[in-house]
Amino acid sequence: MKNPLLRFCAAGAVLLSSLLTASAADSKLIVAMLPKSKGNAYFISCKAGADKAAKELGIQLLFDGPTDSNAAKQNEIVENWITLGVDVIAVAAENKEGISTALRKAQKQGIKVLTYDADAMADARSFFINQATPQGIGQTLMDEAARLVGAEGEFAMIVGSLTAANQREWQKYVEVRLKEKFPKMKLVAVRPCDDLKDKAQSEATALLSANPKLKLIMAICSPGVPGAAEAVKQAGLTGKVKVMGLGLPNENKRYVHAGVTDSVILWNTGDLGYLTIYAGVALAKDELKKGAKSLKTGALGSFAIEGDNILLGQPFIFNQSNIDRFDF
Ligand code: RAM
Repeated sequence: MKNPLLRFCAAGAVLLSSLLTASAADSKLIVAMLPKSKGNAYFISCKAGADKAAKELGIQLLFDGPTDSNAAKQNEIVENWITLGVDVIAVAAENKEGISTALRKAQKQGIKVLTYDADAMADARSFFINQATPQGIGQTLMDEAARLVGAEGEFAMIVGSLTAANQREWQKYVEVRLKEKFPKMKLVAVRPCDDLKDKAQSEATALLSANPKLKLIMAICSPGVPGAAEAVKQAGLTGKVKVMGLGLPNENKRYVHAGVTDSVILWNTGDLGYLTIYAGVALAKDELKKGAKSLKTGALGSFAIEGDNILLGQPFIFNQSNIDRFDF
């Protein structure tokens, strides 16, 4: 921990006297973790894994972010953390280019920087904790969509934002797979929902009325899947327009059981948070360096590193047969 002021803040309830005498809490590494939005259940579940890793490693975790997705607010929070002098900043970037200036500034001041979930520019961080390759995610999404509609007909996409690198990459690889494999399917519209369920619902409602031949809605941000499902349900189109995408089991169970949503695809978000903290601490202790081929964690074992990407694993498909076995 670099800044005496932060020592005080981070220790929270520690009395004034603890500023004068070194306490155990004072010497803890501080890892600051920024979600796209702290109200999004996706990031709340990442935090659960991060908390577990922080406890195992004996570090101080600061978790803060915009209430709803807001790129400018993310910049402000990073600037505050630079002023406080945290040891590590780990960011899920709402705007790939937009956040990178602040992250470069942090690096210049000796703060280690990582990204997770959604990347920044490569020179603005040391490593990206990548949930799965964008090719793998795009392919899994498109193949599952094609399976649900017999590889024929119109579909639309709902994305989180147009500035987030993860959303852009996944959309790109969905379209690559579509072009390569499914000539009888047509992507008729792509609408952003700012990672908000209500906005996803109103976008999906508009898509349904503008595209009467629509066979499927694919939402690739987690609040978008229940949002699209609610729209399909309220339009009385359950079963006629399929819903699928990247979402959390808990937010989608009731729609899956009601037959509105067919497939929900995701990775283990708790593990993503856990791995991010292990990587941050290894970086701060100089145990993780450029060129490393793997990273060892506690309970989850080792993870492969490809270039500057630390890879979590493969996406998983949840449906009526298995979704109740998962609680996140
Ligand atoms: C949303 C966010 C996040 C993405 C998930 C699938 O919660 O956009 O970045 O990884 O969906």
